Amino acid sequence: MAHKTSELKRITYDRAALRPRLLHIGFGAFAKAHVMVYHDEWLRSEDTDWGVVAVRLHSGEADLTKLDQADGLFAIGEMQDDDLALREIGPVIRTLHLKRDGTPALLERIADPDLSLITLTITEKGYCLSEGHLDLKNTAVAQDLSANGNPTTAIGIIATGLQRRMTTGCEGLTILSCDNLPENGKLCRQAILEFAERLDPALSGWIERTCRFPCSMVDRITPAMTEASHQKLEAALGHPDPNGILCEPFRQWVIEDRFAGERPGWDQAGAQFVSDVAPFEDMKLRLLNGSHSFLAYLGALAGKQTISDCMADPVLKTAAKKLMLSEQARTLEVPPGVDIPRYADALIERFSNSALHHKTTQIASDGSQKLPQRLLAPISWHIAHDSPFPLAALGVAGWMHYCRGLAETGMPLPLNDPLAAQIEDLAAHANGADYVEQMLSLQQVFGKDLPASSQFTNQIRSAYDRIGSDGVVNAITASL
Ligand code: CS2
Repeated sequence: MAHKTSELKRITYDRAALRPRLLHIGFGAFAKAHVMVYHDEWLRSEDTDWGVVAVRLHSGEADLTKLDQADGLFAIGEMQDDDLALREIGPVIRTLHLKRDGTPALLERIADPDLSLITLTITEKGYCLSEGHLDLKNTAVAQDLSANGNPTTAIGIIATGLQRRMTTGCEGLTILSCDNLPENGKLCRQAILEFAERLDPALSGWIERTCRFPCSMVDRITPAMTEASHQKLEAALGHPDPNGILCEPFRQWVIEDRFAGERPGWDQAGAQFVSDVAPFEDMKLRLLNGSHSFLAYLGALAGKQTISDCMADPVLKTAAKKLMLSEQARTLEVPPGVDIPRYADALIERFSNSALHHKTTQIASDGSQKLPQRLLAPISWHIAHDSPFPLAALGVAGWMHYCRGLAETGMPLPLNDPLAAQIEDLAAHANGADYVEQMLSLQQVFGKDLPASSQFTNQIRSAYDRIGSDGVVNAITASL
């Protein structure tokens, strides 16, 4: 039971006045705890008609039905150790699920003249990219391109919806990626333009002229809900809320100020509109997400269930801070007004929040999609500058051990990754140096340059061996 629970902060605005101005694709826990909290706070502070259509494409059909039953309302609980602050969130006026409602309903929504903005939290793999380009070998993309207007990927659906806007004479849209990718707006634009070019040669030109794809840096630690977190929320609210989400109190949103039309007033809720997001994105991806992945793989191997369990271990805690300050921070252009040591201290404090129960195995998912921007890009910087990267090397080698599916404690480790089948096959047939070499040949993860650098391959091989022979904690201790 929470030590100190605040009263539920009820919504104050007239929801009947809201129209479908924003469509959010990937309406899961993070969207609720981040994008919707900013949006809700804006609606509380200004009279506006910006309602939200909540969309899911593949999973989550039952979740949207539950949200409909609650008339789109849900609670957010911001937790700091024993304290819990509750707020009601009200911008959602409609939900759409690809399977439940069908592609035509989604395309119709995107072609609605009222719509101004699409926001996306579809995870790294949702952009269907391979080495910066639309992955034409991806079966879902190939199918969408031959599916006669019935796409199922977010990229295919947006491009086809935009085609409809073009032919009906509607204005362009702002499409805002809120996923943890560097230059997420540019990547999103690239994927949509490459799809559009194949769909209709006139479309890509129209999109370039009328649509905008701002980059953004999003931040709020939001673990997946569990039975225990639902019970905690129920105890705090006094009734169950199947749509509610628990998260940390901290939140940050830095958005490139490039909108096609009207810009939502999220700055009234603390978001920053800036001309260049890249330094903020890199800082967050390398310091927060990079050390998250480091702790997820090495922590899970060492038997740690959560990130706060990792922070309770002096070796992992010291290593995370050192990874941030001695390795990752050196690769950054520091964003204006940011003090990096203070930022790192704040991250360690956020990671230590005992209420979050953020599972190492959750963060460990989709490693093939996460490693490039979190650990490999900084490693490339170190190689170019001839500087050491022992902890990042342990992180990458830790991922390779993790992919073998077994913790040092003997506990099985789940491998959730788009490359899982390929990786499992490698792990079943190769060991030691052979296995490392074959993992390094996964071009979608490592590209071409890093595997060609002996400085890189030697360090990964020796980090992999050290973890295997000495165990995670000793291998890390030797690198501190
Ligand atoms: C985490 C992120 O699961 C992960 O990969 O690193 O979800 C992280 O919690 C968020 O980016 C925090 O803003």
